[in-house]
Amino acid sequence: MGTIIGAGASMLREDDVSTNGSGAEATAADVDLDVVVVGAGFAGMYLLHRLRGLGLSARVIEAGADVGGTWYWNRYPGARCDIQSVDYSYSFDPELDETWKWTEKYAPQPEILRYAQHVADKHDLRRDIQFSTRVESAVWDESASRWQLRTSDGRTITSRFYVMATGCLSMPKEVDIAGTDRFAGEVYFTSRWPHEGVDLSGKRVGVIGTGSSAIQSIPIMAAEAAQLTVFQRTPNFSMPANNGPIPQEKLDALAKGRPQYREAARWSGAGVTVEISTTSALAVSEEERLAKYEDVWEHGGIIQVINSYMDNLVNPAANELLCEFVRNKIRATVNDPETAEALCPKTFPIGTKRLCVDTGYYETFNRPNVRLVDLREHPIASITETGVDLVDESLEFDVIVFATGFDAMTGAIVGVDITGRDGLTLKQAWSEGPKTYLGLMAAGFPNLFMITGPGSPSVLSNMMVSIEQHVDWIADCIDQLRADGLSTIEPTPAAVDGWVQHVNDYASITLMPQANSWYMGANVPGKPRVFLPYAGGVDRYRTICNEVVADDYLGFERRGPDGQRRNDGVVRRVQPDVQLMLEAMAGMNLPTMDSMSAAEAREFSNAIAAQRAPGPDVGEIVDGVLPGAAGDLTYRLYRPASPGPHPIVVYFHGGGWVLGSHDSDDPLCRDLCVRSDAILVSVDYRHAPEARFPAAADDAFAATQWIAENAAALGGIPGDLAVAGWSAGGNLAAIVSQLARDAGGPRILGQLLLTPVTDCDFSRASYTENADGYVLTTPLMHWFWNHYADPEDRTSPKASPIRAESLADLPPAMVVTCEFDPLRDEGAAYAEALAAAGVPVRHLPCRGQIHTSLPAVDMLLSGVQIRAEMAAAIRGFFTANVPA
Ligand code: NA7
Repeated sequence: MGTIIGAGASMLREDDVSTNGSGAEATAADVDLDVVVVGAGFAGMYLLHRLRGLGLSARVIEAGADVGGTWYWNRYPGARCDIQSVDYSYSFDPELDETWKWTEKYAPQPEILRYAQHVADKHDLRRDIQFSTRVESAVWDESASRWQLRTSDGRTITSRFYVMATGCLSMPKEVDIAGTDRFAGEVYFTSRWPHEGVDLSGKRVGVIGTGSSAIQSIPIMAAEAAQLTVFQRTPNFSMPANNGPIPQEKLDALAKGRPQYREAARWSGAGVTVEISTTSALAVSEEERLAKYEDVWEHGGIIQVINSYMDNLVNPAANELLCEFVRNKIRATVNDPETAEALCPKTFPIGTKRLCVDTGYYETFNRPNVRLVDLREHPIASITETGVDLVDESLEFDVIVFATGFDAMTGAIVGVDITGRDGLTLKQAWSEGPKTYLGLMAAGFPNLFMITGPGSPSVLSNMMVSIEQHVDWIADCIDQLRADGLSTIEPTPAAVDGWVQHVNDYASITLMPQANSWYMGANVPGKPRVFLPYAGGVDRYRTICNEVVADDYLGFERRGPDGQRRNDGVVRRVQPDVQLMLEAMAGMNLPTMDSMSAAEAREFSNAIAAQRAPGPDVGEIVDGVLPGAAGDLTYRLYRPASPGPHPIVVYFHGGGWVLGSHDSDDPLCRDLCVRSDAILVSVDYRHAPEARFPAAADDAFAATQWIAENAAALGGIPGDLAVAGWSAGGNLAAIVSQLARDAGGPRILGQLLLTPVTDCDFSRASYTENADGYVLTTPLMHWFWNHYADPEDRTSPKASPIRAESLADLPPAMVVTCEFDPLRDEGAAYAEALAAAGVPVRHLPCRGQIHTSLPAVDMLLSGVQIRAEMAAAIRGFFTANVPA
């Protein structure tokens, strides 16, 4: 077989090529191409350029009459970008960068459109763009391995590859207000503003919506109209553009070296180089915080404001401080206090809907001809022939402007009837929300690519940077397929599921899902509520995309005449916040503990512990001593704030029997105390190598006996006793449960075993799979065991509780295991063995977590739910015991 896709020579037939420069004309004959691209916005234009450079035949189908995409359609008065223009521009053509001069910091729509037209001219793009045409359907032809497209001019095109470069905010949302068709006056949509402009002078104008489009256009419309009424359902946060000449610091940064400036943007979180704070908003004085806010408000943009403190988008308390700063700006600007208050957003965290950028928006409400109608107080009953009927008032208008937004991110993609393999439509495949791999492709839809599709950073980034990255990835992918003699590429279902999970995992460690935003699909009635973009950042995302390629297209199946290459797998399985922590630790180049002496390792782990978040406040903390098996042991008691007495949990800390003390798991103990409303008594025990096996086990049991006997004195409920422990402490909790059973007391009502050591056998798979890279390593486990117990002692149930003769009649258990933990499989095996022995047990496997994740209270948000379940288990140990 020869080359499958046009190698070098284009597969486009000569007679299909229009050279008149005014758009490609479809010929009467059907056309066969290497690639069809839908949309001649910035994405489609650059892709066409790249494809041509590869010698591929390509055609762009565009509904508009010219290039520009969203900047072709969105012509409402005041339309501007909200990212500075020197950043919101192509980087692929350095000559373009040198010759095009932006007139302003945030260029207006006509200038951005002129830029798009200039690029089209410079690269002679229009001859391969078919304007004023829509793709109406696209069907995958499995036998030919090609897409069959039907266009609005009644023609068919076949192509090897099909790319949706349709933009994220291009499909206007259908207006969902009763009576919309009745209005007899002029009706306009900000998203489809007439090219010839609109004369509003002397007219009574109603604007519905207060999103970015409305916020940009309202000041201009208000200056022209006789009366302007703004119908607001949800107020938005907006900051001043402070528009004007390009700021000097930008010019300075560019002068230092544009290629470096562009490269830095590619490897930044949002596709724009800004300073990213590493400080919590809660960690600084109010004075310092307000000064910082003022600075970014005056001199920054939306990305600087959102990044002013590291926890703005993850911590509700930090976010609220910024919200209130912006609300105070609104209150200081709008004269009428009632209107000001109505304009203050209070129902969602700032940044969870795109922060708007305006020029005089709030000031507009001080004009005598402008009125704000708060639809939460006065809902619209219906639009009428003459205006808008609120439930309590009728308003008359000459013009109604709908600034009601878009069916974002998915609307334009599923808007084209796309049918993949086995007759599956994309609409069906995405009925519960979009399912993509990397936001680039979907399973069952071979050779269909999306640019800035759902599941990619897209709208959370500088679109230009994200567009260029996707275009380059897709062009390189097609080129590689050609080089490898392959004809199709498609993600595997497992890769897609894994990516969808990762996108959700990222969103859920932020406040993003809390808003009814178009990011969540929440603005369109009936649309599945799913967080659509990828919140992990442009830099991290680029790394992942590159890794996938370097790993022989991990998660993809590629086919050609010589067979198939399937490299199934999931690209990111570790929880995103855990991954961030691992990356931060890797950057610190920390020494490995198994290369240290016990004393050095203790010093090292204490130093690390000193830097962690402290955990929540509890009612009371009492330090004391109790008798161990061979001398006194220190303990720390955590008492809930609620009135006692409380049940008691005896807690054993982690540290491989070598490290730690009664207060080394302090944040976790506080957290469990608060969540479970039980007393936790964290007991120290003798450590190895000074005191080897079975010292720790003997101390743990002696301490438990003493606490049971002294429960009342400690403020506990006598008889309400459970044990818990993490890692080696989980080992001790399991052993204490067995010793208590065998000794006939004390009675233990439950055991919470958090990633416990249960066996000395290193042959289980998790020791190999997670040997290194997840903090607790297999060599470190060897080091712990070597310090603690001689080989002949290790098989004793007092060291390896899974080896007990019987596990029957042990207390109910919760066993928590983490996916990327060498101890995972022995924890799971213990849970299984307990269940087999008839012990009520709940095994909680924690996806994407590592051995040290769960004690990292207030540092890893992905552990919060798991700790809540652990605390629920503790409560369950005691409530199950309450007589009916
Ligand atoms: P947005 O941001 O989605 O704003 C749409 C606005 O229209 C928003 O205030 C909506 O209120 C309002 N809306 C939508 N439907 C209704 C009905 N039925 N009744 C009353 N009000 C309604 O779209 P934009 O075009 O302004 O901006 C889109 C993006 O473009 C922007 O984020 C920038 O990235 C650029 P709601 O909030 O739903 O209560």
